[in-house]
Amino acid sequence: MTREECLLKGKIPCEETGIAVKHTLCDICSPGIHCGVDVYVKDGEMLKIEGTKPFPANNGALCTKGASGRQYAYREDRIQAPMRRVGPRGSGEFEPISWDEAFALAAEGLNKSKTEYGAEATVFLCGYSKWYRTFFHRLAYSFGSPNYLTESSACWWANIIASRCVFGHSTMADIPATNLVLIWGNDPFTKNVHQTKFLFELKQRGGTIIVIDPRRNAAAEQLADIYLRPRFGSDGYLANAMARYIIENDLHDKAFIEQYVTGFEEYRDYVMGFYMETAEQVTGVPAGDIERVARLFATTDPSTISTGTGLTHHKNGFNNNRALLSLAAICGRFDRPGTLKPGMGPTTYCYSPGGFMSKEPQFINSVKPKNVRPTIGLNRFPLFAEMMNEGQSMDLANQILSGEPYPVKSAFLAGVNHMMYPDSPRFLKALQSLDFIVASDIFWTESCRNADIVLPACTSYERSEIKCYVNKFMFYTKPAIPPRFESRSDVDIFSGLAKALGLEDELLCAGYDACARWMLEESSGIKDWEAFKASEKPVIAPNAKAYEWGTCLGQGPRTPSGKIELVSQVIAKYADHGLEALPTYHDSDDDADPEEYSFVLATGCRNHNAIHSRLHNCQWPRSLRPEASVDINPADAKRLGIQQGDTVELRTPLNAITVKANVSLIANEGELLMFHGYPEADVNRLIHADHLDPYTGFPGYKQLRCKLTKMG
Ligand SMILES: Nc1nc2c(c(=O)[nH]1)N[C@H]1C(S)=C(S)[C@@H](COP(=O)(O)OP(=O)(O)OC[C@H]3O[C@@H](n4cnc5c(=O)[nH]c(N)nc54)[C@H](O)[C@@H]3O)O[C@H]1N2
Ligand SMILES: Nc1nc2c(c(=O)[nH]1)N[C@H]1C(S)=C(S)[C@@H](COP(=O)(O)OP(=O)(O)OC[C@H]3O[C@@H](n4cnc5c(=O)[nH]c(N)nc54)[C@H](O)[C@@H]3O)O[C@H]1N2
Ligand SMILES: [Mo]
Repeated sequence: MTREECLLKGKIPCEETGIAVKHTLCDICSPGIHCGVDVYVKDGEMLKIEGTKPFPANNGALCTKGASGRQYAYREDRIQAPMRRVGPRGSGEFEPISWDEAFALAAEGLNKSKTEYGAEATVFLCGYSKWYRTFFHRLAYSFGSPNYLTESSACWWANIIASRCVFGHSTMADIPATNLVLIWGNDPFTKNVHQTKFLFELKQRGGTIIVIDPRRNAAAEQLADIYLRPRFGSDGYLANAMARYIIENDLHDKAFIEQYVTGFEEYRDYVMGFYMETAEQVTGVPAGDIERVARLFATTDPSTISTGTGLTHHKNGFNNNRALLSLAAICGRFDRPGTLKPGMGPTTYCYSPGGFMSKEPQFINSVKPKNVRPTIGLNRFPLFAEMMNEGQSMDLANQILSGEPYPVKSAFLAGVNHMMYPDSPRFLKALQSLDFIVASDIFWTESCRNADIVLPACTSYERSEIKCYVNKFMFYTKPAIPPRFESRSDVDIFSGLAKALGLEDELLCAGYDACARWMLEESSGIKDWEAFKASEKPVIAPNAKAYEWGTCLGQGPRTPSGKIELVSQVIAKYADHGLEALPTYHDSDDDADPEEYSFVLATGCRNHNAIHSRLHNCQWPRSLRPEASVDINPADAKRLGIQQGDTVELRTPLNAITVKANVSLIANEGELLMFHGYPEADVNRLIHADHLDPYTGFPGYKQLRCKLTKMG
């Protein structure tokens, strides 16, 4: 081998190989933690990626999802060019067209719908990606439609709404400064590997980690000093029984409650009905363990609770979450180091708090249409409506199919996969019935195949974006490679469409940089925008400030009473919708016959090998779990004569899918676990579209009655 061949084989960046290292971000998962990535590029091609070593968010580490970034960008089913449908809807018959033609046709279809049915009849719906949401939101409003809807109808926002009802603010566990943490319905090893670093540090300094999860996840295996394994959806009972124990044993923080909390008497009287013996029966957790954890939480100071979407993906998930936040409230675990940290400002358009007041809300709301018909889903879910500046997309299919309270006739789907929605075939059917659909995505999906115009978006490796981080720095990324094929950045697509639609929105039409500068330059205090834009590395945001503990309590929590509310005044207004102001507990089992559908199925608890619908087609992550498979406890498998790898059917009263059995202790007896998003086994076919939490409209993804049958 020649020296040059050696260097090339080793992918050594230098003049001789022509390999350069470009710094950017991986945006494949949760936006608060996008990791720094070094991309090794030669002739415009990504050769490999690594985590950026000194990057504060990840310091060189990448998770299985991030490490697959090159395979993600080079997935074979990338949409290569703008496309126009030429065959029947769903046939997949398209022809490539130019961007100009695509914009013109998209604008023509959407404007026609607007002229015939009003702007409200067009829905602007987006999925996972967050970086372009503010721009998309503005596009919807500039067009005149109130119907901006997102995947936040199912993701993390139910947790935030619960926090806001209790504390008036979103909250986050301050693990770096705590002595004890309850990891309650949260899977840090899989979801957010950065949190695990703080958990290992907590362990090293002698702190206590308690995991409360029906699924024996990696945190339960590797970190837990105590592991409680409640039944799915029973956490409200568990938390209220703990509250009773804490109050009866005089372990609550009376001075804190006196000064900052309202509704204590009513709450106390309510939780007195939660007996330890019944708690053991309902939750399956031994009474002694419940008492031990309640005592430890109340007597270890500071202590905190770290939750996740696992808790709120239940028909009773919202109140369960409020029940455990109430525990923190009665123990005074709020707004002090090591407890729950309040979020003060609006989330920035980068979807993470940058430590300064970005002008994102003005950017969106200054063009908010007035005197329009009600936003989709908000009549049905008034609490969600009060807390969110967007529609509840779980009601979208209903409205499309029924035409009530008014018709929806067209859609712009920006990164939407119908497979993420409960009763996904019904959701797709609703989309298919629309007059006109524009869809943008990186990859060909079944949802795209049903659109009229398909627009190719690019990945974070092929475009620029600004990202603000909690640690007060900001990064203006640059494309590591040119956009593949004819793909474009999503925000360029929105600006192009805004122009073609003839919208009177100069700022949006001016494009990404102009809009971002409008929102962020003055608010962040960046003095030289062009230098920031040119910088290869993140910079400090001069106006960013670290949170000063006690500010929130000093100003008074932003609840109607100005106090922490155990009886929520916001919720009390919606008593006629059946919503209860106390964190009441109701069983969240569904209506299926428990004899026939004897298992409880939890769908979508996170797996390392997948992110929603997006990594199933990538070789490395797929190899970690090559087949769509359901986790089943060895005792259940033995009882049913099921071996590892056997083909089994999962059936609910709605539908059935066929998958492989993965016999594993991760699932408790009587419970099954199945990840969502597999093209060949879409578990959301099994979930009824109305299996929703009445408070937030969030789907009960994680608790379904299910029948399991061995096939063949
Ligand atoms: N059964 C079950 N279902 C679930 C869940 C569960 O736990 N169980 N979890 C729910 C949760 S928490 C969430 S957040 C949702 C996620 O639901 P979605 O956000 O809908 O899921 P994704 O498949 O990640 O992305 C949707 C589409 O966006 C495309 N896309 C990705 N990035 C971009 C981009 O930058 N630009 C464009 N234009 N398109 C892009 C993807 O290719 C994909 O086709 O799923 C929900 N669905
Ligand atoms: N690898 C990977 N990472 C991801 C994603 C992905 O698809 N793949 N998706 C991203 C997104 S959009 C989100 S929202 C986050 C979500 O990440 P998490 O918030 O961690 O969500 P889950 O893994 O769904 O659930 C967390 C834990 O809650 C448990 N759980 C479920 N039901 C209950 C219950 O009733 N009670 C209790 N106590 N625990 C319960 C589950 O067993 C699981 O261990 O992950 C993000 N990160
Ligand atoms: Mo999510």
